Amino acid sequence: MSAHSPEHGRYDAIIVGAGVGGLYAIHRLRKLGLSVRAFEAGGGVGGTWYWNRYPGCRCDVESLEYSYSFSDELQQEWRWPERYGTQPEILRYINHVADRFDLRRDIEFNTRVKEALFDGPTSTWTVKTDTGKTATARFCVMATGNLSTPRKPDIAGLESFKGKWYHTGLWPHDGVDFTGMRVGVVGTGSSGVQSIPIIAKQAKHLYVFQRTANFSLPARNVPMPPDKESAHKAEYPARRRAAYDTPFGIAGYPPPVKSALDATEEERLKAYEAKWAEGGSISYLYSYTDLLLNKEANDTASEFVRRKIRATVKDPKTAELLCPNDHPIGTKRLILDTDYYETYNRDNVTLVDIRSKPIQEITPTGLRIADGEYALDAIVFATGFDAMTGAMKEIDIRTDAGLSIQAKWQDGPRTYLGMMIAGFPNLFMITGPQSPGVKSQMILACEQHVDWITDCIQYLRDRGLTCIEAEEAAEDAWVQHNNEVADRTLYPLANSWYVGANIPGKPRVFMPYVGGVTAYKKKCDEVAANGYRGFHFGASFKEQAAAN
Ligand code: NA7
Repeated sequence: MSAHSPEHGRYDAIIVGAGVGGLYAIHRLRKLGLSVRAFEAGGGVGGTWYWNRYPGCRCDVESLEYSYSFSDELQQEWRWPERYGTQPEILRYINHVADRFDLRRDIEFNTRVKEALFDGPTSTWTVKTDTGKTATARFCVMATGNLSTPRKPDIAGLESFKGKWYHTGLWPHDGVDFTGMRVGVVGTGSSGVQSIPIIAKQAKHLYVFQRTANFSLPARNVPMPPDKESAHKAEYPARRRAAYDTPFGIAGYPPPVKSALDATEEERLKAYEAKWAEGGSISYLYSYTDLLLNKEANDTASEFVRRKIRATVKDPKTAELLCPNDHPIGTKRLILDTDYYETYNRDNVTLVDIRSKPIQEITPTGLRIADGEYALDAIVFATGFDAMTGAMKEIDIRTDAGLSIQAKWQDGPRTYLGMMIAGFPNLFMITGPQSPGVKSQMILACEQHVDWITDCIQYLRDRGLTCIEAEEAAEDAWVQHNNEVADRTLYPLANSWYVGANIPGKPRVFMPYVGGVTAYKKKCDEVAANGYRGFHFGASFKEQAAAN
């Protein structure tokens, strides 16, 4: 393979993105002896944790789980101060990982990849960046993230607004002080729900513009109990292994044993109450076996949360508006909050229903809906992302055979195992669509993919092979399997970003794999153990040398 040669930008592997997945890919591929180059649009490492600096931003998976497992020294030495990591803490951790494993020297920051072109005869990818750089490599690894393409809605008049506006996913690095301001937050997904209680404490008045109510559970965040930390750390390797044997890649939650419909009303209330008190989404959804499979079972868990909302929010009209009624609980990303519903009891917070009275325009002084204008000094768009496919489709990914990712994914993503795409040889994705990624513990998902990709490249090298590509038939079968698995659940009932419903015109396709981490990993391991079943290989180095 080629030696590192920065002048000509020739590498063995190009990695797009230096978030959690990209960083680990640098580490593993470098250890394999490959020359690697990562391009990162941000000015630092961290991906989603680099960009999402909005107030209250916090992970919804517990810190002791949401961390790398590849180095026992790392997981033993890092101290997580709280049950759930805040964005600054997680970013500090990712920076520590980058330094500890000397990853920065292979990363070009402030550099966005705009194009990636595959050349068949040489089995290489050439990428072009917005800084005018061209780089070539045999392998291209897309570590571009699932929630990395922020979308603000197309609302007329935004350019005329005299105040300041922000997107939660592109938050200013030096923070925003809303003291004394009239602030509007548009959007009540995780980003809205996490930031609203904090902005409410600063703002003179906060208007929350809600189109759809979401379910949110108390996080019950606490400082990390020292005994919990030491017990967890003592069992870390076993816990990490056990995580692969769970549906969501998170160990430590006893799996449910019975249907919600086999429990009495009294039993159910007791169970839900205990989970509500404990905090956390996995725990709640693990109350019964069928909460994500059976609507009637789910109704019991959904109604419990609606009752909690009604009991918390004093104004009955506001409470009713906050009660989600268009989707079963858990079929959209279940939110964890701190004092979200309580915030609506503050005198300086107003919930505005933009479902019945949609936003008409933004004016120089505020935001107008059907029944009038709300005067605002600042607007926060917590309006989400072009999830799962947005970042890939923003790059002009093409092959010399005339195939483009835009055309290939016109009707929704098609992948084999969420890691490769038929027609795009030597292009790997970390946590791509049709893998469990966003439906699991993301760092575990990234590690599993990077390990698989590293083993795959090792396999090719051992055999002198230069090219691997997913077979069309294997991809078709995988896409079909994904859809069948999703259709057995309640997930498709929700208008979520899992189906692209938040982006007007995006094809409605269920994108994450929801067959569970255990089944997914088993499938990936079997494919590899069987000589990468469902993939075909291109010319060997020897054949290529002979042809030249
Ligand atoms: P989400 O979960 O996609 O939430 C976006 C919110 O913004 C949601 O309430 C949307 O309402 C609302 N939205 C989007 N477009 C509009 C327009 N045009 N008008 C009014 N309201 C709108 O994004 P988040 O950033 O909160 O969270 C993303 C993930 O990050 C989260 O699931 C975690 O995994 C971490 P809608 O529901 O579409 O009616």
